[in-house]
Amino acid sequence: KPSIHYYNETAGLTENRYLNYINGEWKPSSTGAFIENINPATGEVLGEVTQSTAADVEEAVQAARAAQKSWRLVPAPERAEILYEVGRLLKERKEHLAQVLTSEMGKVIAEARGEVQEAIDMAYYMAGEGRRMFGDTTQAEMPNKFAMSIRVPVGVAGLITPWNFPIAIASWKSLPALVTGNAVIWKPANETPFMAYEFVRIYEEAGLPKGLINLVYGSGGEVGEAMVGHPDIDIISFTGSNEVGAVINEKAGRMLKRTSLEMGGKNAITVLEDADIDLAVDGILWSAYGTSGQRCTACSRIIVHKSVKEQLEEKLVERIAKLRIGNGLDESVDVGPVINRSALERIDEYVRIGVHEGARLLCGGRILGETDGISGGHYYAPTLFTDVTADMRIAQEEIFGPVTALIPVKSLEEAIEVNNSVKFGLSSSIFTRDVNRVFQAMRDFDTGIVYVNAGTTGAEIHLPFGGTKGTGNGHRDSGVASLDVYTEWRSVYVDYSGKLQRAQIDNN
Ligand code: UN1
Repeated sequence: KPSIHYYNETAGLTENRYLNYINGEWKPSSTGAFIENINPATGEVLGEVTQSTAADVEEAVQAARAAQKSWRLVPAPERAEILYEVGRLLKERKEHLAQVLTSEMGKVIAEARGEVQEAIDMAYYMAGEGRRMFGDTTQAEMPNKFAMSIRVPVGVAGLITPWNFPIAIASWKSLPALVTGNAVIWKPANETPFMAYEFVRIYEEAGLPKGLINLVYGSGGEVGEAMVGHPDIDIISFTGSNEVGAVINEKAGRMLKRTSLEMGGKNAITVLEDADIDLAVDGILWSAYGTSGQRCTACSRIIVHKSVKEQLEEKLVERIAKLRIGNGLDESVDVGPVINRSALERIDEYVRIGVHEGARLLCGGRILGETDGISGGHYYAPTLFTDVTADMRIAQEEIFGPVTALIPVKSLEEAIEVNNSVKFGLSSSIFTRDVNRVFQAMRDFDTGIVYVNAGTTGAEIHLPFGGTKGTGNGHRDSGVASLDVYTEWRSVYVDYSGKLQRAQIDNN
């Protein structure tokens, strides 16, 4: 059993009870209700988490509003000093954070370390932004007049984040929001409350003034709805399902509130006849079964040239059989559990749908249990379908589990068509040695991220992360593009001519 030490001495919490953080204070929700946090690898109860209410959101908004009034006036390089300290603390606690992450979310420990590293990178990158945050200067139309555009904070940012990347995605949103001068109200997923607690503790220890980050936990929609519907929350940044994203956008749209939405994917790896097949196999295994397929960038389709289809199938089946499945805290495990029982059932339901549609199951396709040496927890066998057609539901809908579908094609042109035939547009990849085809794919794959000779996962934080079509609404997380989510452009004209010069009018 892992020994997990929580940094709770000074916060004065009972060991496994997690509370709201509002205006710099840890406190239970206004109802005092708690829910259990469960380890998906074992089914063990890790602790309990307060269930927040609309009244808690109200309190958080008041605190955020008040704190943002002075925060916006703090020079950005000074705000950034706190982010450097956040980066340092994340780095110092990397191993501890990775252990907590694996315990409550289930991804294998190597990936958990990688995720914490993403947050560290983001902290330092955004801290550097405190000394950039460039605006533009340009020429004015008239003499003795100066023109520029500068970034100003939006105000109060409401962040709603998922369980699959509990600290990386929270870092992609909270760090740019804070460095640009906003205050934050954060609702993490109910499945990963400890990571939220750990991250907020780090902000607190780094010296972030009270009220600038507020943490509320919620399920059943009350908290999320209160955030989206609150007139004093200026922007909602959400990563999660398309269903929830659509509800948020509809409600926010009626209020003319800004939203940044990052949702599903149905990412494909294309393997052409001239590809390095062994390299493609590595890329597919990592992207399809890493994090048990629970990444929005996961490879859930393989588009393969028919001349190398059988070779690819054989190699994949052989390698899938060698994947070690179990508790991600065990360093030798390749694939951990899925998040909970309902996810397991949903994944299995999709597999049934695939079989019913006439796809051929090459391996996996079942819930693992006692006979596989697995007890407790929620495990699904890494699953590979072949002879899938682009229009099947298993080739169109996001499964969010360790299931991928091989679709044979006859040409690059057909591969591009199949790649683009889904409603999502997050990530895609091509394995080929032909530079001409590389550039063609780069131009024609209709996704926000394109990989060449690598899987569909593994985005780096200093590049924009996001997708086209149903994946998002045009905004990007991380990278310099994330500044656009949390700032308004303000255009400023300074006329130093001493007389009234009228734009677009003949002044003579
Ligand atoms: C996600 O699944 O929502 O590119 C984020 C990747 C990771 C982030 C995934 N760096 O796969």
